[in-house]
Amino acid sequence: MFGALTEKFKDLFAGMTGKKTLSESNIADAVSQVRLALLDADVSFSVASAFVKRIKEKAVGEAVTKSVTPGQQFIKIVHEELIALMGAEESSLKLSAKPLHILLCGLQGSGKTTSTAKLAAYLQKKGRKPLVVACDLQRPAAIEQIKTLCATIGVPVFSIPGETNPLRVVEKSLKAEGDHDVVIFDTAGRLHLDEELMQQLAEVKEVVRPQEILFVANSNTGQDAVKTAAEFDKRLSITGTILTMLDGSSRAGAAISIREVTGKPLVFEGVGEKIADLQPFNPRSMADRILGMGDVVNLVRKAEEHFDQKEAEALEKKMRKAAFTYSDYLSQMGMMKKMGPLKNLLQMLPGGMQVPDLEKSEGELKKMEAMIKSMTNEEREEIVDIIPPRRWRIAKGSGTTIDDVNRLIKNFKKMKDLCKNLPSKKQMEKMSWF
Ligand SMILES: Nc1nc2c(ncn2[C@@H]2O[C@H](COP(=O)(O)OP(=O)(O)OP(=O)(O)O)[C@@H](O)[C@H]2O)c(=O)[nH]1
Ligand SMILES: [Mg+2]
Repeated sequence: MFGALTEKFKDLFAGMTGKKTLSESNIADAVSQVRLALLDADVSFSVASAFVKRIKEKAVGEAVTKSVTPGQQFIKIVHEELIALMGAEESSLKLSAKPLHILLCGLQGSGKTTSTAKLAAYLQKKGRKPLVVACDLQRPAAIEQIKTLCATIGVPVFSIPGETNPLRVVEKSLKAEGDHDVVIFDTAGRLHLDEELMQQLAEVKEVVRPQEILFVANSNTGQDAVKTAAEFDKRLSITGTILTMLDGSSRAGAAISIREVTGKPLVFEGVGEKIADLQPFNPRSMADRILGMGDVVNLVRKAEEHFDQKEAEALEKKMRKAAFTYSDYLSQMGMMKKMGPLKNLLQMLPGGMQVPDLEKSEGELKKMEAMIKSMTNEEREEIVDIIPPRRWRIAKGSGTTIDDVNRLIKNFKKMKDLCKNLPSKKQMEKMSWF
């Protein structure tokens, strides 16, 4: 989702290797990159600056613990601060209120009507009995839109056809609540902030006295959404924000800044057009997504599942002595394949280890296996040179081509050369995975 930001962080941590403590000078580069990445993601200048200052204060002087790398240590600090910035804990609606009145407001097209229906469905699943009030009398099709959406989830919509004053709709709806314990008000939007809209919303607020006033922000609009959020908050004193369009957004900026600027929690996130595409906003998972850490955690877990520690250690010993054979090569490739995307991490190691893309071609590994099995013991152990007549025989015996055999031998030799230049164990320990 936040591809650009995630990529930047990865590059950033690749540069931080072999440091024992985080100091002002060794994190300077990383810190300024974080600032740039945040500004790039459309975080406001003041929020980015304050954020960077906090990271610096936290990081400088931190000893890098033995089991983690400086990159990991720094990422941990950035991660924690991102979570704090977005609100630490998942926040929820004041569900104890019955009936709970929720007013949705925001600019045109920000996703108010869709979010109204999504929220109704969400609360219905929680055992509540929602009613939706159609207060958008500006767009002729608005009432139809909310009715169609709510019909799919069996939620009734209160509306007064022909009425032009939203206040009258709201007043009458209050008398028609019946046993509905949640009432959601879908309001009209404008292209820009304007006084008339604000005035109207303030009057609706006065009549309804909602426990929740949720500002609906299109996360694609970045800084504009932040400015608008601040304005709505000033006029209406919002209680929280629903961030929409997060499925298509490459700008984390709105998510990061709105909470900071308004001081009100991010309550829900919209991640698609369907009714079910609404979930409580979770700062931790958002921070994971921003840093791309979910991926790293998954990779590590995957590696643990598939990696045979003993086999790997034995192989490493052989590799260090560059004494491994074609059979070892095969078993190593097999291991790489099982690890799947872990090879991406291996490639990120300083000095980048090139690993063939084995997932793409299941056949590639089978071919390799066939060729190596067609070798004689002496060939496999490199006691004899695999001269061209032998290569032809191997190709024939394994049902492959001479090109395949040549490639296998070339790659094997390359790997061996690489192993001769492998860093020592001590050097390896200092390396960062990021
Ligand atoms: N991809 C995606 N589309 C969304 C999301 N939320 C809303 N939309 C779409 O955005 C468009 C506008 O949504 P509406 O709910 O009509 O927005 P609105 O704020 O009610 O608009 P007005 O009533 O004109 O002010 C619709 O086509 C929705 O389907 C979301 O989270 N992701
Ligand atoms: Mg609408």
